[in-house]
Amino acid sequence: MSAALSLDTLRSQAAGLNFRNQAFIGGRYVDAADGRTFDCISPVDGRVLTQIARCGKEDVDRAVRAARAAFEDGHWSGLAPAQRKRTMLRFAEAIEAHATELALLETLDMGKPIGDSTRIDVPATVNVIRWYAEAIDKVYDEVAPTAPNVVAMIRREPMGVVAAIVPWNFPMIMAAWKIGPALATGNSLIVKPAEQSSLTAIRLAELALEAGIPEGVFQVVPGFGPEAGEALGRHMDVDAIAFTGSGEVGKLLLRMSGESNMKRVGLECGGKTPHIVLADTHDLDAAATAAAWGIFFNQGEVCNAGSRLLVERSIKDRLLERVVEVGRKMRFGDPLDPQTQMGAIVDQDQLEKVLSYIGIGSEEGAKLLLGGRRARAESGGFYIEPTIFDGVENRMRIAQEEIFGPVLSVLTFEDLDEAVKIGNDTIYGLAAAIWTSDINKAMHASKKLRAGSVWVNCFDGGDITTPFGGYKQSGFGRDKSLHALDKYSELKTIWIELH
Ligand code: TXE
Repeated sequence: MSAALSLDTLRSQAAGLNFRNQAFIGGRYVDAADGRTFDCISPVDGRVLTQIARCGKEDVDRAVRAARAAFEDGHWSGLAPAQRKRTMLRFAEAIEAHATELALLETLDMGKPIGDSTRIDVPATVNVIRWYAEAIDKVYDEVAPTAPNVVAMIRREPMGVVAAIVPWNFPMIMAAWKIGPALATGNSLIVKPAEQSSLTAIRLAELALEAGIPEGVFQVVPGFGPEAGEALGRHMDVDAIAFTGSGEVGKLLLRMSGESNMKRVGLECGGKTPHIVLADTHDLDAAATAAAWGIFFNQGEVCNAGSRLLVERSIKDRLLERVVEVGRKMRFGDPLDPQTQMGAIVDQDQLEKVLSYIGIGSEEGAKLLLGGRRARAESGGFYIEPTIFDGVENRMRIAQEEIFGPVLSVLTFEDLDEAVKIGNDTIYGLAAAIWTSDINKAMHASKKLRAGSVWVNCFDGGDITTPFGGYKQSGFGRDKSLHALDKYSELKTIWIELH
């Protein structure tokens, strides 16, 4: 879809959408066993788009049974990797062929700008599925360097039944980061989308089936965390959970694993990324633009959002002036408008959470430089102005807790050591960024920052070839790259003695 489509055209296409709203189990759409549904509310205007099947334990049991049966029959798990590759490539093509529909669903369902859904979410989803498809028949097993009378093979085998519990900020991409490697390695998969944003996952399941992924290999169980999510977390026949979401639920899933079958758990639980700018930065304008986009992109609903801007005292005023300017000029408003750069907050709860943190920031003594208010309330949707706080101390709650909204906290430091110390002074360790013209400082800081990704003279760089995940309470395990295959496979040693 081209961003050149007008708002009116997009609105009329949106009006013509047919929302799939059921669970997808065993290759077909089904209602929840007890017939319950929940409202799917668009944050764009507060409208109920459709009622979605509200899955519970019985539905999860059905999905796990279907997934296990499909895994055992080997129509997917037993294929040569090159055969799985061909089917997954068709799946990627099917997603690409439905780009307009999927982008609209994503925007209506979670409020991100249509330009982002079109240029980022859909192409990135296609790319992930395609990349794992292309990769899987190039990954070799190993033969260990044992004594000459032994052949020891180290084989990678699928786990079996994998559940992906995903969040609402990048519904399709987060699902794809798990669907790609899980399917490529031969598992059967159950996706539990976030209750705020189920529509694209539900549609993807149908496209997967049409592309030739066998019945039962890919299910979707929409519903609430404590119901469908917990049923997966406690299930005795789920072999692994791949989760992206809050730290609180990440910890619950670990507990559920320990209390059930010790299923493998991979967690990506958010962050409080320090975005560090040193006085010797060669391009202050670029740093300022990155600082603003680092927090306002996707309404700040990004696990690695640069929510703490750490700036060397001597350049603070100059940098901040520019960051505020970029924030002020940000075109925020109707997510269906192709010109929009910042859209709606995902739901009423998240809106209230972000507004409450803005209140806390002011009470803690930080100085509000920009925004700070709800906007466009007359639309019925959930919007917050780009917001910047100066004079933030790292002990303040707005510097320590994940707000997950368009709220930037600005802190100052005197030298690199202090910047690294403040940067690391958080329970999280997902990402960090540093701007400097000195390669020594850049490398020194990159090694000392306790984070899964460190960006130098840029922000949020990376592609599917690099792993993504966190240190500390940002979780463990990695999405993306070949390293993600570890999350979805067992290593088996076959030790053969020659006589
Ligand atoms: O997350 P939850 P929420 C952070 C962010 C945000 C906060 C709350 O700070 O403001 O979390 O968001 C499922 N058993 N992140 O409430 O609840 C849930 O249904 C099993 C950071 O949306 O963690 C959804 O599918 N599953 C983040 C998924 O977990 C449960 C992205 C995430 O929801 C469950 C999202 C339970 N008891 C929020 N309870 C990131 N890392 O990017 C909920 N879920």
